Amino acid sequence: MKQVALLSMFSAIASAQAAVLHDNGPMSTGPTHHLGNTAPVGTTFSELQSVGAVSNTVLGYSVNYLNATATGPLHQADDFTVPAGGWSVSSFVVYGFRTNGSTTEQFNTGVLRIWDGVPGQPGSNIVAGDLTTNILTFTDFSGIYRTGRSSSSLTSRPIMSATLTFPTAVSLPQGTYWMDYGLTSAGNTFAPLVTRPGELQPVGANAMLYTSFQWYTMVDTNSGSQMEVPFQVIGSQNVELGGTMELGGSVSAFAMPRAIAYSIMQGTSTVGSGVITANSSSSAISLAVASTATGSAELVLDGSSWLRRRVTITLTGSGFSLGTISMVNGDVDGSGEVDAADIDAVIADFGSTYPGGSTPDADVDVSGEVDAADIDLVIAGFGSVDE
Ligand SMILES: [Ca+2]
Ligand SMILES: [Ca+2]
Ligand SMILES: [Ca+2]
Repeated sequence: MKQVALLSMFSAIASAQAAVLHDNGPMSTGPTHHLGNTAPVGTTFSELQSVGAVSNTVLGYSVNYLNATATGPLHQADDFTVPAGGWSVSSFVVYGFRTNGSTTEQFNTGVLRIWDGVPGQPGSNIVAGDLTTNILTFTDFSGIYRTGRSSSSLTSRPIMSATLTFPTAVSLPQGTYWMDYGLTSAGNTFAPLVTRPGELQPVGANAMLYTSFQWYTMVDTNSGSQMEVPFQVIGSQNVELGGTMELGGSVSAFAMPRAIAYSIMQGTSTVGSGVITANSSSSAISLAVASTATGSAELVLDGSSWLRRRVTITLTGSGFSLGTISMVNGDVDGSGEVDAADIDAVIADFGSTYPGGSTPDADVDVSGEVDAADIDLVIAGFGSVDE
């Protein structure tokens, strides 16, 4: 049964051309209970551990995010770190069980959020997901039964995996994030905990629990051990394309930032996109692109008063330098051509100062004032068009 579960997980991953980017820890303690009982063929236990005279006693905390009793919504959170280059995250695999569950039943719903900091703390933001949109895509038996220290009810809590898939992949830059999730099923849904033989508290354990409308550090109520939540992050690693972007005709210290959007296309599919915030005529850039994309691609840069620039590149699955990419200035009105209308736009805003004026792109050189230098730049670029 375990092999079946793994196979279906891998087939789901293959169909999305994605990989396991992070695994937050195991649950299985093996096929034999410490009292000698053996798990059904092909399965294992996730048995609460005991070290010396101290035992963990919490099988799992409820993750019923729709709970309507006084304790309110229940969900749990744990952290993960995204390395340089960033990730494109398509889904999470999380886990749940219910007492007297079956190995074939399905979860009813599942929700998941991603935070850019510790959940509920000032300054932490939710960067993806919510607690209302059901993003459960499928349920599968993990091949593991959650059990306590006694030999009763050994197979009454099959741990089921839930794959929660975002409607569109979530791009996460390098950094530390937290996920929190909730599940519903035919009964109260609990979530198992990271469990290893001979270990009460995983190294660095810091999972959190939301109950009674507050966040708490998740601990085993008997041993006091802090806990970890088992989950996997599914998606693709991004790689970084470095280089220098030269914004033609602008001053070296901008009076205000300018935004240049980029997209990396293979045919009609976008394999990387984002916005570069430029503060200077020459900016170091680092563009994220999916590591799974290889071969010919087109980088498209466009924004503010600069004309669209297209560059043909060859993706290798690794990072590389794009060298210097130069952009032509003067398209104040964004029409795709530097022409008389752009001169008119500069004249209409003549004398305005920035930041604060109404037509920022009329300050073509980003000096902080719309003046004769800006008209000169439009004239210098006159007749140029979008690539
Ligand atoms: Ca953790
Ligand atoms: Ca124009
Ligand atoms: Ca100016």
